[in-house]
Amino acid sequence: MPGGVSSPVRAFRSVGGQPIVFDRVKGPFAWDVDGNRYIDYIGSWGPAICGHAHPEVIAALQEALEKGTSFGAPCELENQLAEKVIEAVPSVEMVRFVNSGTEACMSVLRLMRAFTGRDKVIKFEGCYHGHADMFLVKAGSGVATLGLPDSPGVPRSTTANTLTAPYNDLEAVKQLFAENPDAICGVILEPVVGNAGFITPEPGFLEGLRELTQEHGALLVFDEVMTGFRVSYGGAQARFGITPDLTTMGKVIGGGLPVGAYGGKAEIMEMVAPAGPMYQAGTLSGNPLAMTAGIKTLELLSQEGSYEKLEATTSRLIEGILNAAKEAEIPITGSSIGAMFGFFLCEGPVRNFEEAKATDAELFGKLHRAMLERGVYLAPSAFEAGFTSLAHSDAEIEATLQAFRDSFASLQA
Ligand code: KE4
Repeated sequence: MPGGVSSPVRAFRSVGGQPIVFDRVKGPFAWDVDGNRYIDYIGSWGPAICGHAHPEVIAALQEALEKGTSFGAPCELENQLAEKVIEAVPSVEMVRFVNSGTEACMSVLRLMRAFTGRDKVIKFEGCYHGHADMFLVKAGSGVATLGLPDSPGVPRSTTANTLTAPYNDLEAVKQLFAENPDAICGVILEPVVGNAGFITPEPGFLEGLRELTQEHGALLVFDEVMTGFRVSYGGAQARFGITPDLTTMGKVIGGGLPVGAYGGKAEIMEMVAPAGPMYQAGTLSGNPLAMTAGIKTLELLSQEGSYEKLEATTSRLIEGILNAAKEAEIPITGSSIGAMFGFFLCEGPVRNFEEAKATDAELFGKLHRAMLERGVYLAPSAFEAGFTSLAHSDAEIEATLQAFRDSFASLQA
């Protein structure tokens, strides 16, 4: 397998050392093949928000297994999960399930273009919308640029219509619209960035994008693959009170099994085949096992107090991390929203990807290794976010903060 992994970030290339091979996970913990236990702050990159292998999710899957693993035909579980998503997420009146966030984002871009008849799209430097060609764009310098392929194999023709702007920079977006009149189908963004490290929207940024897209007859799309059901039950759009036209989802709604989704206004979604002419399909889309895990996960999350607990756990964690670094006189800036957190090892503030690059990635690599040795598993990259779960109790948070204090001290030496 290239690099020995099924997804590049797992290979520890940016933090050094060899990746940890997991054997099993449960609650807030992961065990490697040598029996070492870690407090896990990746949670499978988001899905394990109720804790790994939650007994009620496992039991529901065991029951569903008896009825088969995949039908290739409609099943009522799809409608049950669809109803939960529609009820929870303000922008979603209609939803289509796919098998990954990448599939959700590539499909939503096709829909944006089909609905508006326009080809250009605006994304932000540092935001990640899966690995479909159109989104693998080198962030340009200056206010914005036509995309240049980041990866070999991505033809320039594919990214020629992908425009980029710095995150939190409304003026740059205004300029793009001015330079490309009636040619931009929409703006897609992570409403809270988790793929350039953790970057939050500045006051007025999301509102400004909502107004700008409306003004130019373009669509506003929130990529909530990571923030969906994590920063609140209704996602970032519910938390910030800004309703996009379309939303992509993944991770949490699959409860650990492969599920992605895109949804939004019925008027737009009606274009998706077979209701409309825009084609998109998938053999395993809506399969009963993945739907079962998603339904049970959302049931658990919708229980009274879930998000208050997640918020309290996560803000206690990040405050402790910031204090630990300051005690060790190590420059740090960071924050959290809901069950998502992140920090950069630099003075800050970090408002966009350019400023994120000021983080001391080498020092982060040393911190990552020191924390692993103390039984804490952080994302193996300075440009990722951290994820907590309902299973992270005070004991795990305190143990984690002690490991940070000891690790920061060891870095100072
Ligand atoms: P997947 O195709 O990996 O399911 O989803 C792509 C995607 C789309 N949009 C956002 C906002 C995302 O965060 C992701 C996937 N996130 C990464 C973590 N940075 C997945 C981990 C990985 O690539 O292995």
